[in-house]
Amino acid sequence: MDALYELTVIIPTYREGENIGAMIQAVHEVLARSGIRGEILVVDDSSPDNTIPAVRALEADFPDLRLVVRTSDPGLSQSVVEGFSLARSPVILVMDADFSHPVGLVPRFLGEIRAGADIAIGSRYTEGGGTENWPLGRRVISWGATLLGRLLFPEVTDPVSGFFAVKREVVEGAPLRPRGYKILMEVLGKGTWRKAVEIPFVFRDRKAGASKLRGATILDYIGQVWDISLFAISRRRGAAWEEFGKALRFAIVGCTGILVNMGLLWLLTEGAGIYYLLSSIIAIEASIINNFVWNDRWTFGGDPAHQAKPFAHRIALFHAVSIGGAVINWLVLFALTEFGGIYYLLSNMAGILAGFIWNYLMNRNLTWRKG
Ligand SMILES: Nc1nc2c(ncn2[C@@H]2O[C@H](COP(=O)(O)OP(=O)(O)O)[C@@H](O)[C@H]2O)c(=O)[nH]1
Ligand SMILES: [Mg+2]
Repeated sequence: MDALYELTVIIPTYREGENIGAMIQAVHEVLARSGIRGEILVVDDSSPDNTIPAVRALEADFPDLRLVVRTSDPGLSQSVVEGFSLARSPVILVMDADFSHPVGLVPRFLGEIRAGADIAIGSRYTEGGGTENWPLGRRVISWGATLLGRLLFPEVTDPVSGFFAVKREVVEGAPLRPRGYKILMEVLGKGTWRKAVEIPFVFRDRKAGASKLRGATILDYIGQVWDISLFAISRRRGAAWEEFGKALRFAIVGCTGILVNMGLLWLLTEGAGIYYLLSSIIAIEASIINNFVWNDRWTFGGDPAHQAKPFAHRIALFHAVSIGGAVINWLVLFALTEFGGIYYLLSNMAGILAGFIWNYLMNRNLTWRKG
């Protein structure tokens, strides 16, 4: 390909007449000051306001500025993906037009990619990041979306950020199915990448105009997470697939723990004649140790980064988490049976599932958290 530029800055716009002119100037200035050969690609969805004339007015002064006006299938993600295909550089950056994403950080994104990252993500949820003046409702929605996304990509603190840079080859040929607002999730789920790094930033209130975030985007997003999960399972590779593998191995180990617990309880009680409640304490501890060893060596053993904590911390945390899981199992059993009128063996299945989710997430993100 023609490496005409080092970097393409994609700015999707809809009704950004009040911002886009100043935005282009600011981006251009930062690129020039940092000596980056960059193009600015504005992808607009036929805004009825002043956006298009405002960009056209600058085209004469900025030869590295391009405007694409889309006329069908409007949408933020669709616009960004169209921008990917039009970019004439090995690195692509995406940012909003409304000054929510600090323009001054653009060179750092390129720097991270040059230093070996496949994806550089502007994060609001890592140390040093944040959001300014967000109402509670918006914070809750964003928090929920982030949490759901982190089930697939636990290493990424802000998988729904709209401020990110990628190597072109990450998205080239990827079967992206753009819809809704969360294009980064699609890139993480369907793109080809190994290393993602995060750059903290504070999301500022838009400078002018109104947000286009709507309720339907929440359903879009849930559908997207589902779609990415199916994709990961069908392809059997990628970050999300590796996470599924860990959860599955963790579940298998959990089943071996049940066998150890039952077997030892029977052996100690029947064979050694120990009082059954005392046998049970030994059997439970043996099953916890069994599970710890298998999870340490097998479930999370493939990647040494999971063993960032010292062995003694890992085994202590695993015990603490297991006790929490048992309490959750017991509480669900109690509540569903007593107040829900559900048959106790069925209640217990719900309890086991709740305990499993707790155990897995806590151990994944605490005991075996990557260093
Ligand atoms: N091309 C295009 N851009 C859009 C669309 N919706 C929003 N944008 C742009 O995407 C960026 C983020 O949108 P915004 O409304 O600020 O969302 P918020 O920051 O999450 O409230 C801005 O640059 C918008 O102009 C759309 O349907 N098409
Ligand atoms: Mg905005």
